[in-house]
Amino acid sequence: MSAAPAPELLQRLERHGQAHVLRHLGELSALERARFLGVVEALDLPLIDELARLARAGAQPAAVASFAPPEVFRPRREGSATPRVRELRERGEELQASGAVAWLLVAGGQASRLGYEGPKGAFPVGPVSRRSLFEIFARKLLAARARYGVETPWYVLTSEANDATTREFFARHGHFGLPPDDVVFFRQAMLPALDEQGRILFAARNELFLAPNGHGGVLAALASSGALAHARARGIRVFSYFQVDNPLAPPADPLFLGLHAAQGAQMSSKVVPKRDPAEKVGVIGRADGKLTCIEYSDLPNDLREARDARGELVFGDGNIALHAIDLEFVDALTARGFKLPWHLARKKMSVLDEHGRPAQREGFKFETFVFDALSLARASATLEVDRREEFSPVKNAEGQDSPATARADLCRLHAGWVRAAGLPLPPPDAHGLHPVEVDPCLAEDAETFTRRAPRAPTSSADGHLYT
Ligand code: UD2
Repeated sequence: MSAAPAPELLQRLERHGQAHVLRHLGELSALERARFLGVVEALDLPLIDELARLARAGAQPAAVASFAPPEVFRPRREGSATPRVRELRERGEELQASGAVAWLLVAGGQASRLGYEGPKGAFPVGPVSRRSLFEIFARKLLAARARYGVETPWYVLTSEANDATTREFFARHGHFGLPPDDVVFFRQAMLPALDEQGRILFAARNELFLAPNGHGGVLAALASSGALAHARARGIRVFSYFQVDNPLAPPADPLFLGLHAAQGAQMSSKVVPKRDPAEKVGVIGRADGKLTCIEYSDLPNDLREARDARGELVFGDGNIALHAIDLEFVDALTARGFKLPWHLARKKMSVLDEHGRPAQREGFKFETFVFDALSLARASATLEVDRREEFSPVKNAEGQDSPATARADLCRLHAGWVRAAGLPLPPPDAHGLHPVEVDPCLAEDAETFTRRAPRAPTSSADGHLYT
């Protein structure tokens, strides 16, 4: 294999103003050179031209002339035992029992805020069991497969940065009891970070600064990896989408899936009332008439703080990144070369300067967001759910939305089930929390927990574990 750049490659890079990426080639070993040239060959230079133009313009999100609250189904406020809710739940149960639902997990992110080595899904979040996020989801899936008597496949989005370690983690744990063929890993694309002039940055002499292309990349990756065709062959019609950071996510929720189907929706979302104006979740609303989600960092201050006559946030429908997405919708979008808007993150990055010395430089990362597909959907349903039951993400190492708060929320939720079943709780810890955890294979809510009349929990120094 020749390790020198082909003249054709050099010309192509020159045409796109990126020939500097070959700067350190002479300093690399033959093996490093071959690997590096493989990465350079694979760069999508016309796309990088487009991103470079955005970087030079320091592009901001498109201005929105009007933003209005969305139509939201709120059974929590309107009553959760109504005939409509019962009907929708039945519809969602039928859909799942027909084998038409697959699970879709996005886990390609870099977990930089958590500062955890290894894929985020390997993080041990179970308050008593110390089970990883992946294992908790896997056990929820095992439970749903048993409940509906179907072989629901699980599509797991990874990226170059964590694909091998994620597969290895699943393999090491025997895929948590799932048939390995039913867990389909597929990779999203990586994009180079650019400097303010639009030039590709180096992370090291033998490495360009690459980052995953955002969770919006899941849609194109489903199609290009063959996962979409795999799902179609399995009779899948709807993907239940969730994020790796939220151990409370219930991807088998019959009400949500039933609502999505009943409304003929192509892409649907769950929301919770925002905790406060500053909470770092996007808000769902209608921007210039189109349903969308405005990311927290893009929401103007006056909209963020606006309150209605009852003192509630006008734009308080926080997106918790639980979606139902139709397979045909993904197929139609990807088949006609759709484009999601680019979001630029301007950051100080550890890179190499022009002389190959380590430096901190301002640069841009580029991402697309899956929720930008909402505006492309013919119809969409939005469901308000209870944060205590469905949302407690692990984002930061400490403070809000951290392992400590997620573990506490799991304990609080499960302690409520144990209490409702009239069973004793372990004594509270120093924070007043009862350290108790319920295995997803045993129960998914208070009602099923009580119905299954569990045996005594396994008790350890960490607390009570019901299995
Ligand atoms: C996301 C939403 C925010 C809110 C919040 C709820 C964005 C931009 N913001 O905030 O509005 O809904 O979640 O928790 O989404 N991921 C990939 N590939 C990527 C980037 C991310 O798979 O290239 C995955 C990542 O592994 C994680 C999820 O997407 O599962 C969220 O990523 P994040 O932590 O960057 O999103 P965050 O916290 O800014």
